[in-house]
Amino acid sequence: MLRKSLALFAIVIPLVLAACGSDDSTSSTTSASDTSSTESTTEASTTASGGSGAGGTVAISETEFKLDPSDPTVKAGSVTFDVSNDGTTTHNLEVEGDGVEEETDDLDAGSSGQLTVDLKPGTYEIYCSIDGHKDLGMEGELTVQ
Ligand SMILES: [Cu+2]
Repeated sequence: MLRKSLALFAIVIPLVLAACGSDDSTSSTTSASDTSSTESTTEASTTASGGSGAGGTVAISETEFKLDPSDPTVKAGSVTFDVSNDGTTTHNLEVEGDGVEEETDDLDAGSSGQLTVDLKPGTYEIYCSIDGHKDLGMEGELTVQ
């Protein structure tokens, strides 16, 4: 009985140590932990590029009933939408996709507003969320690289 639990102990301890030390990948790492350290390296470099001032500003002019430009492209990171309502009625801009759903305040005709969102690479829907404006044509697709 005692010998059995000691043997179990002898197996468990190296496993725990190996799990804790897998980041420093010693010679005892298996192919499984090699994969995970490769993944964390990739993730770290993505985060670094996202936090190194990437992103940018997208200027969008809104009129009845369109966005100009309607299909902008921007680098991933912190993206600021500089929205000006150049129309004659109230508009706004909503950005939606990949778990993101953010919008500017409602902008009176002639006024402007900003919205800053952290965006990962992919495509996002941009549109005016005011009654029916999206269906009237105030929509587009943002590409984040
Ligand atoms: Cu609108």
